[in-house]
Amino acid sequence: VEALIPEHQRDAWKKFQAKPWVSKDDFEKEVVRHVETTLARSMFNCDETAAYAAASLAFRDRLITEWNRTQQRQTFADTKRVYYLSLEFLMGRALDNAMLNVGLKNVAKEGLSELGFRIEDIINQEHDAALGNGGLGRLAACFLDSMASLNFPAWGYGLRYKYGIFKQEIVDGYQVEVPDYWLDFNPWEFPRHDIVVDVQFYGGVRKYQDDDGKNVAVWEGGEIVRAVAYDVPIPGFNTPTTNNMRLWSSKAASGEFDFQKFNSGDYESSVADQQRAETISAVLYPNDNLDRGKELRLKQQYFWVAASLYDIVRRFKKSKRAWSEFPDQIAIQLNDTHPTLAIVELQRILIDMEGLDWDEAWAIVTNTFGYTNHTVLPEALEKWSVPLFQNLLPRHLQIIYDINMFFLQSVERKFPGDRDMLARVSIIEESQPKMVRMAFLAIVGSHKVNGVAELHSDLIRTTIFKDFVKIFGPDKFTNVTNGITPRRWLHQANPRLSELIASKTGGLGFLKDLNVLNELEKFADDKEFKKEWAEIKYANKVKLAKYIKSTTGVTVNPSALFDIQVKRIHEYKRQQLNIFGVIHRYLTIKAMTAEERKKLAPRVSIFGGKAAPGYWMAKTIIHLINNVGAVVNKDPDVGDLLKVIFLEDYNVSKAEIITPASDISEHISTAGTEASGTSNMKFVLNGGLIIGTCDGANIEITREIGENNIFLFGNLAEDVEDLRHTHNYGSHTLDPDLVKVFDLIKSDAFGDAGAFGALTGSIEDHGDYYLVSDDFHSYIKTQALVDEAYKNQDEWITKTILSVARMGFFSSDRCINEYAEMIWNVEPLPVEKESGLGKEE
Ligand code: NBY
Repeated sequence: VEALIPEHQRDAWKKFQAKPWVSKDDFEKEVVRHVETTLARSMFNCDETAAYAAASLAFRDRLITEWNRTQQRQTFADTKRVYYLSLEFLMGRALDNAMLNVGLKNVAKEGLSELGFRIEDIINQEHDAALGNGGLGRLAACFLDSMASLNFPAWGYGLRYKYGIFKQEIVDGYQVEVPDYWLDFNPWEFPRHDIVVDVQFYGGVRKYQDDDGKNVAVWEGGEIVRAVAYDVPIPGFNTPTTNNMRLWSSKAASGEFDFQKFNSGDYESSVADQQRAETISAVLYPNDNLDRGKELRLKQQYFWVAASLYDIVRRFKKSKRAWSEFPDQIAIQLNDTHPTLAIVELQRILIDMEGLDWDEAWAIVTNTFGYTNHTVLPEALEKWSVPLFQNLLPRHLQIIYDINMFFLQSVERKFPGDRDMLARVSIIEESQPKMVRMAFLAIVGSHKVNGVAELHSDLIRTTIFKDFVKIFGPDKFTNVTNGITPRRWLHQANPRLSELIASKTGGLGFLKDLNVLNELEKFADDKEFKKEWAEIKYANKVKLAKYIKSTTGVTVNPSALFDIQVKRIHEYKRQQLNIFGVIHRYLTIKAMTAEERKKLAPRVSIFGGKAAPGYWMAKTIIHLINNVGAVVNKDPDVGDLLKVIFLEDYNVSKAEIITPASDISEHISTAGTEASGTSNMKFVLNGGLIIGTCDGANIEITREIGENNIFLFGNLAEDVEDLRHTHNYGSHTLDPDLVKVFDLIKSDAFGDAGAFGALTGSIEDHGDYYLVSDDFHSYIKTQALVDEAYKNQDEWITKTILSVARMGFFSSDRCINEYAEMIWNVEPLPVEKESGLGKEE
């Protein structure tokens, strides 16, 4: 490489090459330099915001050096790369993560302290990067951390939303959405104004035969929007590998203004054009597990996919390899169906732009893509109307029709005369209007399809995709159970627990090989260890209690059992079951004598999560939780025995405070509806037990940690269909305890009952689709078992230690290794550890 540059120049470059700082003094020097030059401030007006900015810039500089080296190393190694396409990356904060991953947090802590700051205050200045809704987006973020930590050559591709998921405020018990403008100061991104892609929309297709008699299609006309790359460094833990996340931002192709229009006096419309272009990457759609079929969303998808593929293909073409080698060099993973258009776009590039034959191109395409499914809920399966498609992406629609034709022909050959099968599996649904079924397109265009937990992967094979298993055979479908990064979700969120584990397992090695946690089993009955373990949990609860006090004004007792349910608000996740259970507890307490009350374990029920802005039932659930809290928290009969808290604006950085503070957390979806869940893993890894249904990854968590260490309840997935049928066509009598809860609500005990009519009505009168009444008794009984178990603190602590010791399987590193081996066929790129990594253990 170096030979490309003349020797005398090379020497000058090498002499002044950036060297990553490692000492406290060098860190301070960098901070002061950034304050005084980059920020043009001085020690007299350096507030916490400025200190955050300078500390981040100091770490950013360090990351850039390794980031450049990593990209060079990966380019010259010329091995296979992974591209993870996700419309969502729920990254949270970057500074704390960067400090820990490069092993210099203590250095920074001391340095900041000498400059007059507390590191926690500085970390808290950072705005979350909240470019995601929930589990799917956070999974993508955990995967980036694991891919870098394991030294895989891997990039994330996404959209640079100007507004992330909205900020939630609670006003009079109601959710109010406030825009999340997060880019006023973001030191972690690098605009690449030289890396742009022009993306076409609308227009029409002209077809003709060229001189060799070959059919040619030209997509012409329409409009162009420019994609500009913004790069974000992704540092691995205790490795120099620093990968790249590339996010695309949209702007008008003609630059700031259309000068022609401007000069001809059409100033307003030239500004309008610019704004229309910028609208594409303006805002993250705030729906989780719901597809609303909006044109702007399809525009976002194509904009992002087209820019990313152009970039990937451009990089491949530099290698001058034959097209047939494309799948040997490139694996592209589709995070749900949102990037499915990438399949069509690559086929279009290969046949329309590069002149390959259909079959040759299609073989390349299908060997390149893998598709991960995250849901079986029918309302979340993406479909796009054919007329909308025809208008926005006319050439892509033609290619989809061709893909479908060849696919259906192959089905017809395999199952001659089975017309029902053809109708069932067609990528085009023959409805009014016709619809493109994106999941089917993703299956047909990929070589592997995976679900995200065993039960979920079984369900997709036996229900929504069962015809495709018959058509393609069972090997195309597989399972990769989700995981979480122990760096953020243990080391960063729960430093004291991480330290204790390190002290007993020989250092921080467990963070890279989570099965090392197994060594904790031998301390499950160790008195000293248990004491320390319990102290850490208590301290984490004190911290959360303070946070609750400062944000809600409610005082909670840190010795009470903390019962937490934080996740997006959704009927299938059944926060309503939880709050009805809380009301039942309230009724029980009210009916108790003073003597009986003394025996009850005090409990704090903590909720958090956002409702999609248009999801009325979810908003009603939030309203009910808040109103119940308002009544219960000031009832003198109840006192400390029960508090009900709704934490506003649940997000990644708040999860880092909340997760380590649970005694029990709730993962209580209707069996068969939660694909995996990942917060269940986070809570257990932090020494909390869980109450849950036999759903998603709860089942595998039970298998790993043992049935004695989890509180399972409720109906099984296999019985759900029959129960629903009985509700609708048989007799449906509600659980008597639930009836009492409804009676209390209807007595206006929690404000005007009219506000909650739709919620109670969905269970009483509209079939109770999510089986709240069916599971209520089992839930209440199991919560009573939790109360009993909690009274025996000694046994409880042993359970939590054993659980943590057995959670190794749920590291996202295990998960990424499975993807690499079963789906991507890629290997890590070894690194020398010569670099200036901190040595913090
Ligand atoms: O993906 C979640 C699943 O519900 C959860 O069980 C799983 O653990 C997690 C990771 O595999 N799905 C999810 O978060 N989905 C979305 O956020 C989402 C967002 C947008 C749309 C659909 C789903 N959409 O159609 O626009």
